[in-house]
Amino acid sequence: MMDVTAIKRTHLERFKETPRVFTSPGRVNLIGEHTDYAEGFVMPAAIDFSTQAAISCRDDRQVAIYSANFTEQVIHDLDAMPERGSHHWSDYPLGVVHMLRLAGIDVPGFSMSIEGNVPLGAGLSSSASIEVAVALAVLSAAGTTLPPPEVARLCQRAENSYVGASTGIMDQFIACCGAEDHALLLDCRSLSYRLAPIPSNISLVICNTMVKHSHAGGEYNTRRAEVEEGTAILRSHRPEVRVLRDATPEDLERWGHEMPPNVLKRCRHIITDSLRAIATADALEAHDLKKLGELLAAAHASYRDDFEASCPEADIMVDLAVRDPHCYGARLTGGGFGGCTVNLVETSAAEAFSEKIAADYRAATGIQPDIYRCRASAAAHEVL
Ligand code: GAF
Repeated sequence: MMDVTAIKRTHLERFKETPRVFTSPGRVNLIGEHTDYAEGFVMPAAIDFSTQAAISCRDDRQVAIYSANFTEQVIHDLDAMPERGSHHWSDYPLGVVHMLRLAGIDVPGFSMSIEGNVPLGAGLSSSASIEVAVALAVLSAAGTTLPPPEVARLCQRAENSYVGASTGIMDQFIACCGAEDHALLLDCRSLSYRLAPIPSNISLVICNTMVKHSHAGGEYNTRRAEVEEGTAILRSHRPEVRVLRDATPEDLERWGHEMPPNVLKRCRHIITDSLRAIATADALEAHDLKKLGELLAAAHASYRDDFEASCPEADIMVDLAVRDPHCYGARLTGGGFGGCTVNLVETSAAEAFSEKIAADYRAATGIQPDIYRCRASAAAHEVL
């Protein structure tokens, strides 16, 4: 976990108040991509990269937010807060404040300092980690709490309606409900979940291709639109298909010919990946590492060929990983179009794996990757 002494000192020096500090993790998704907004299944784990939000109340009605990462401060009057984002880092905390107030929380004036070490634009969910840390901090300043799944929903609304990225619930949910040494199989319809222990002989090695991506706009939203186009075609035949969770592979076989080829492929990815997420939780629990590897391989192929959300660098990283006999499975993780691969590696070989894949990737692409050996971590909480 990040040392919170630095953010406490930063806050004290800048705002002359001793803060309370809240931390929220980034995440890696083991399987189930773009299935969350179709109300399917996902299986992420919280990781030991995080964002800290330090907060103290003020006597006036100002909201002052300092980002130690951007070394920049914004200040707003609570009675004249911006109603939507402006493509600035402060959209994330301000969006959360906006949604808390819409939810009826009486937010007081406050000073906040934020610092995080979740790599930005790497598909490890730096955005949700900021949102959830801010939500817990502001709730504490307001003298109240909300159940973790509600915090997740509220932060998702901030990202959707304020920041302008049409993301699902996965990232905020795992930040709110993750558990140490566990992945979490989430039913994004009911929000019921089960924790699947990650065996101690398996390490989560995350390989950053260094190809940056962003959710706000761009390909992510395009994919969502394509999925909605396909869903509407299925719905015209079966009105009960509200989202792809309601559709089956047989529906696609029957009516897929009415879809443009790209739309059919997007839908096929989502329907099959959701099923793979459930099967992966079963394989993990049964310690069936062969099955686990097969599911991750199928998921990467589907993300690459059907969803077309991979990139040449990620494909190279995955190909290099699966050649290693100590790697049980590898795939591109997160929103796609760059970012990181997740690799399930025999713990005793994780260090050697990391060194070798960094060297091989550099030789193949000319890019020096960042490699992180992560541990599945706890949900967001106050750091006492
Ligand atoms: C991003 C989104 F924020 C998630 O909601 C999810 O859709 C993911 O991409 C893809 O699985 O992280």
